[in-house]
Amino acid sequence: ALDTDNIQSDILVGMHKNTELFFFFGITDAATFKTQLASNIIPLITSTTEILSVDTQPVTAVNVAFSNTGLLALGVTDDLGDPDFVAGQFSEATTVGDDTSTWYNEFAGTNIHGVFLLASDTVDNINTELVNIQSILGDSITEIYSLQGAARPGDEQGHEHFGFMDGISQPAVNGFTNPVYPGQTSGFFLVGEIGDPDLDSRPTWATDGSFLVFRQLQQLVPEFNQFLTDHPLDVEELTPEAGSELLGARMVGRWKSGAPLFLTPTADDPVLAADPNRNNDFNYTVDIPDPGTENHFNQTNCPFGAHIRKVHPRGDLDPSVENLHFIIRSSIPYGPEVTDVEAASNTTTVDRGLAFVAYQANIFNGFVFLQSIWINNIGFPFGKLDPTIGVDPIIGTLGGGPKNISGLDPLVYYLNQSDPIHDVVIPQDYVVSRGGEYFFSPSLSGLGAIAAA
Ligand code: N7H
Repeated sequence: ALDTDNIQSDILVGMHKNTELFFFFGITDAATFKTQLASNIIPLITSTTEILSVDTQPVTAVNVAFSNTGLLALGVTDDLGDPDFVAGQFSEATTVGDDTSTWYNEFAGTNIHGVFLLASDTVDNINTELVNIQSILGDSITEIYSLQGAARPGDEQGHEHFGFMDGISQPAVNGFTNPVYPGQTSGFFLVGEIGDPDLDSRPTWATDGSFLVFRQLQQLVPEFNQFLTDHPLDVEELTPEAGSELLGARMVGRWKSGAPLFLTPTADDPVLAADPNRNNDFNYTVDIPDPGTENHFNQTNCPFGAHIRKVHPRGDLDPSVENLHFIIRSSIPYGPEVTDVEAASNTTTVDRGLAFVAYQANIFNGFVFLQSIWINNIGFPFGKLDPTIGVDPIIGTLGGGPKNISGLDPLVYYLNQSDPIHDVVIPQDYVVSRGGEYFFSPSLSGLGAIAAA
């Protein structure tokens, strides 16, 4: 079994709180920082065990992670065995499909040494803990950037800013939680544990840490909504509103409630969405609704390139290949609700989106692979009737320009085999990367080793 007392809370189970601050810092005085880390910061770090029980949950949960330049600033020169981590996200921006002209300056380069993740029920609690941490660390750090995340209000709680329920499909963690629900997968996310692809090349202190990929992904919500409104799918008996709803759902692969298109392709089913025994119980190789229709090769129920199919192709590939590329997501929305003025003008004026967090044991196999080999690859999933499926309609990019996406229109694609392509053209990106960084989130004992380095 894993030592959950030693593993930071966000990695395996998330922060279990509705607001979260990402505080990015530079280290200006390594000696003081290390002294304070050992004596006053490590005691504040929330472990997995602590977050799991309401009796031990702190008012504000605290995690910390370091970039490669941060570890170097602290005198930690061990090779963690992850070349992408060493390179940093800025130098890989093009590889993952970003145009760095949209990046905030603070992320451009390798100035960020670390990030504190502070999570609580209120922003006031978070600010109190931040003041505490800043007073402990004093001038040994400087703030470079911070991003305040928060769950959306009311009925939208748990939904990201486009309106879709998030956090439905999460792999179980081998050695910690076995898959409990039908269709749930499992994988390896911790460094130095069995299943770690680079088990032999890690320094001992890195055991039970995980690589944290952070991305600030802006979402152009009024523009996205306008696109849906202007292009309702013309499906029999659907009102234009329902046709727009269907287009959005086919882009994602789930309805806004979270119900998977593959199981309920023509209408939302909130009861199915809320049932963990059914909401992941599907596989794209199964011939539904009609046995013999080879759903594997048509996209009647779910487009080949729908967001959730691109990032988790459930049977489109051999499971042993898919398993290598699972990530644990621990993202939270940031920014306010769309204002009336923005909605009326179909134009974003306030920054909002997703503070994207993914954990993996190897950044290439996880985030970089998903982003470059699947999401932004017009040919993926390979071997289908249509060789040019298009990029991921939600987060894929061809440099900001129009994107041809196959199969979004359910009728034309399957019925008219003479025009199997029949793409829907998405004129622009509605998710824009504002930058990010790669971090390593050490175990609590690993933090001790860093402090002593
Ligand atoms: Fe995605 N969205 O609202 O459309 N994502 N995602 N994601 N995503 C998922 O199953 C979304 C992003 C994954 O196992 C759902 O929990 C948005 C990046 C993976 O079936 C929804 C953004 C990457 C899964 C969204 C965004 C991923 C997943 C369904 C950016 C990886 C699990 C809810 C603003 C590089 C797939 C759920 C599975 C699910 C949305 C980003 C990956 C609704 C808006 C950058 C692995």
